[in-house]
Amino acid sequence: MLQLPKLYAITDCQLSNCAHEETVRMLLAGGARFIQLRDKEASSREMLDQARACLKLTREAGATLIVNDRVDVALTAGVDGVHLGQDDMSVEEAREILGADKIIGVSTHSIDQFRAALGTSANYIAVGPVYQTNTKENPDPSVGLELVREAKRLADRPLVAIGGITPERAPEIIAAGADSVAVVSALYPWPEILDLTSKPDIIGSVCRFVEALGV
Ligand code: TZP
Ligand code: MG
Repeated sequence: MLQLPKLYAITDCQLSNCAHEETVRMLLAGGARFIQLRDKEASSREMLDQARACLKLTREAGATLIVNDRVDVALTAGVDGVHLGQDDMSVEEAREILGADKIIGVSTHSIDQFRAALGTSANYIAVGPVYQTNTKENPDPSVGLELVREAKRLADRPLVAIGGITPERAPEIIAAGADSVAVVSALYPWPEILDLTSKPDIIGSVCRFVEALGV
């Protein structure tokens, strides 16, 4: 079975204010070992180039790289897997394309969706948004820790929690049964006072998660 590290880091170029490649470099420097390349705006060309560049970095670090949504990019770039939502290609359709060895993760937003995901070959299942999130457009309603607990009771594979997760909240989410916390915005905290050189402290925020999670 797939072993997931407790921190699942997701890239966001708008929030990081740099290319995915640079973001991944910093996520790795902070200690992240499972990274998802997520970009709802990029062209196929950009996605593919970025996936290849990021894969070089994750390979060197012995880390895992997953692409959000794009099974075509995952296959062509040869990354470690893909993460699918409820409106994407199904897990089995993606499995047919990617084969048995690639990691396929799927997002669920209710216990019924979670049960349905258990009937697929997904390597891990995510539940969320656990808390309110500003990162996703039109997010489903927050599900709270209760869905994490309920999903854990049924889970036969790694469980990922996502949505509004901060270093402060991460321990209670792991205690509720998540094997891993998937994080976007808390990895890219902007300083309150901005100047021309302002950038989010990505390495520092990964370190805060690593410390909070005891990994
Ligand atoms: N799916 C459910 S919540 C979410 C996704 C992709 C976004 C999580 O981002 P953040 O900034 O960690 O709340
Ligand atoms: Mg998707």
